Amino acid sequence: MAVSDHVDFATFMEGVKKRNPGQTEFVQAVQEVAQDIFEFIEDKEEYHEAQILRRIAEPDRVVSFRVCWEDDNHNIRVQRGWRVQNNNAIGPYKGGIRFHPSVTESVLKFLAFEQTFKNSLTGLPMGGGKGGANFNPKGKSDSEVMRFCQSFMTELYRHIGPDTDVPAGDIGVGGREIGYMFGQYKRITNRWEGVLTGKGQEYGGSQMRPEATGYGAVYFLQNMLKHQGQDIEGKTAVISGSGNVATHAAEKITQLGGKVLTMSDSGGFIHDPDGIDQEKIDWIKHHKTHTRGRISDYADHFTNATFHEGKRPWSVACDLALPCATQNELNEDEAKELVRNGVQAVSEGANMPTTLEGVHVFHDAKIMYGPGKAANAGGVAVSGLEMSQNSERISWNHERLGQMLTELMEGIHGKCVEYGDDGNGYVDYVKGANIAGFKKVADAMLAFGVV
Ligand code: NDP
Ligand code: 2IT
Repeated sequence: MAVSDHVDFATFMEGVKKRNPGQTEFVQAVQEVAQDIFEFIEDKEEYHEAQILRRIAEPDRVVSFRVCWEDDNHNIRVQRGWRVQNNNAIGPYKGGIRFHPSVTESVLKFLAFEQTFKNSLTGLPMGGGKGGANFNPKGKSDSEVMRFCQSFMTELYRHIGPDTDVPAGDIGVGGREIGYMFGQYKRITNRWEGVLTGKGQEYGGSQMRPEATGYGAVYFLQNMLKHQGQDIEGKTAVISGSGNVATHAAEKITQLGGKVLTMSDSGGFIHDPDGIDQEKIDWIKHHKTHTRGRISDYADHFTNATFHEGKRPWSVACDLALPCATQNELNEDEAKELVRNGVQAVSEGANMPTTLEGVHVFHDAKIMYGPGKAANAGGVAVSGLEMSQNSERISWNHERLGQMLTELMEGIHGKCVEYGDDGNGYVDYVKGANIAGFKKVADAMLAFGVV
């Protein structure tokens, strides 16, 4: 029998920092998971012996490549693209593609690591991956975006496939970009297969995928509230972001009788004390995805609304908070302000939007806090259903998918409670999600031996 390398948490984290210099987002994500896992595996020698956590925190591979394209003025532009394939123990690598100037290897490694646990929590057979490029789609023409997507796929296609790795959308990648990338994959390979999810409905997309992440984050919130004998009806909500996740979260909150007070983008936030109802949400959706305008324009359009330049919405008093924009967009001071103003529950539509210090504030105040890897898993879960539909050459309708999404989110909530209930009426959803997500992947890895 091997002599087990039983390092403690601090030594483990020292190693992670040393092996990933300057990759702060990745180290942050590993730390958040590792503190719970160390406690869970304390008396489980087999996980230590097989170095399971160390192995999950080392991506299977990171592919980095040049993406060269020509802009409308015939300038040659060079971007960097990546695909991080973190772990495929329980299914093909699966996770979105992000186009944003802030994309780095560290950001994609953190997202691929988180995705591994998230996908496991869904109960569907999907491993964890993430990809992207430091390309800024803002202000680019459709033709420029198309040329970029085609160039990106011209390299990416050799690393993906319906049983290998199935990308989807994320920040800066929506229906338009998925269409251009799918078209290029099909053109290169001469194969129509479910290699991407989030596709258009005409060509194999799931009817529920556009709504799934935002709706799912609200269903998760609804489950947390129900667990405490409460519901969304009559509660106020502060939401950040104004993209796919944020607008659909706003839509579901509104449908369930809540009142949405804010939305934001990288320029600032709008506060509408009258509430952002369905008509206003439809205006935002159109404005962001078709006109490709800024959220500040909302305040010129709807009376009583105000725009707060360069600010985030967390100072607005509310019952519910849903960060749905990006990582580290809610810090310790902002978490304290939310708690002071009486927030009851936080459900993360975005990935790792709350800093580690902010998370501690919510825990110390015993706020219901649903971390992204559980709360926003509805998106990838419906992606998993899209993969099944493509393999079976079938299509489920909106109603059926809505029911399946509701059940999937209920199941994820249940797993978090199973591993996160402290026995005194408080559920540590971070711990629950981390342990439940880890266990399935770890047990699969044990079955494979040393690979
Ligand atoms: P979109 O591109 O549709 O929207 C992103 C929104 O966030 C925009 O309003 C954007 O503002 C804002 N934003 C992006 N970067 C920043 C920043 N650095 N500072 C402030 N605001 C910012 O992306 P999604 O809605 O798809 O993704 C939002 C979050 O949800 C991300 O964390 C993503 O990883 C996560 N997520 C997405 C899923 C999906 O299915 N799409 C699934 C699960 C999680 P602006 O227009 O100014 O850039
Ligand atoms: O972060 C995420 O879960 C996503 N961007 C969606 C991934 C997917 O494969 O649908």
